[in-house]
Amino acid sequence: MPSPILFISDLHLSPEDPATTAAFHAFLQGPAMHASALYILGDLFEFWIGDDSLDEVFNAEIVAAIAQLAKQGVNIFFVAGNRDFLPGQRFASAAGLTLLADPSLIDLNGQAVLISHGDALCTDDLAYQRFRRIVRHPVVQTLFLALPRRWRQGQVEKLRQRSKASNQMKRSEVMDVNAQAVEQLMAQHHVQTLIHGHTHRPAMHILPQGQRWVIPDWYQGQGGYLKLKNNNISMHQLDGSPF
Ligand code: LP5
Ligand code: MN
Repeated sequence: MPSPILFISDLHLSPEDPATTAAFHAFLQGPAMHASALYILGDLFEFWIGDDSLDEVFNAEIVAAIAQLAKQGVNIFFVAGNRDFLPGQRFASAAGLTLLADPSLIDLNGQAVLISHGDALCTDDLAYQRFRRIVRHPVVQTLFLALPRRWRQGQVEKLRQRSKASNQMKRSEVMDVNAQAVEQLMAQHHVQTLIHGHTHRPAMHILPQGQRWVIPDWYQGQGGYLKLKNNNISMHQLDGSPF
């Protein structure tokens, strides 16, 4: 019987949430060990301000645990999220994983699946899309990465405050994916299955063109994952029970 393929996203790992960090270590030593591949679809970290983040013990331990799983023969892939969109080759090599573009079309045992973090699909959130265009610009990123880590850390803390304040002003629907953006993306890639995270609204949506799966976020030791086995996708809590 083929081994399952697992999908996780939105763990937002940080020293401030030790229960989720422990849950991630348990996941790597539990369900992930029995998988043939693990897809991490962004926001694994609360934020990643450049690969010198590896110099922090907390991050180094997470990355070493992922590398340990890779050594067991599990293929690991990483699509960046809106919190950790600055991973580089140093991070990828240390974690033993492969960085993928957002979106990426993957072939899972003959089934074409499109994977994405999901933030690019939130097209009604005009303020966020403007912000995204700025911070995804290569020149902005090169300049940012050239500045001292302490300064970058301070800027991200300020950005988090602004983001939190601006999110409180936004209607909830604005922070969800836009149906037309989903339809267009799936049509463009000729897929019937889309898997993404970001919105923290775990669900399986039946669409005219197929299925849209939203991966559960993790918080205070609770979370979940998607499992593809024998061409069937299912959603699970961390103890393996149905989500
Ligand atoms: O993160 P979350 O889920 O709370 O909200 C997101 C969107 N917010 C963000 C911002 C991040 O939270 C900030 C931390 C990112 C770390 C990145 C490190 C490197 C940064 C520098 C790179 C060069 O992603 C939020 C969405 C929400 O998801 C739902 O989709 O609504 O969007 C916002 O809050 C954006 C605001 O609407 C606009 C923010 C104004 C800030 C303007 C500064 C622009 C210049 C920045 C230059 C460095
Ligand atoms: Mn996100």
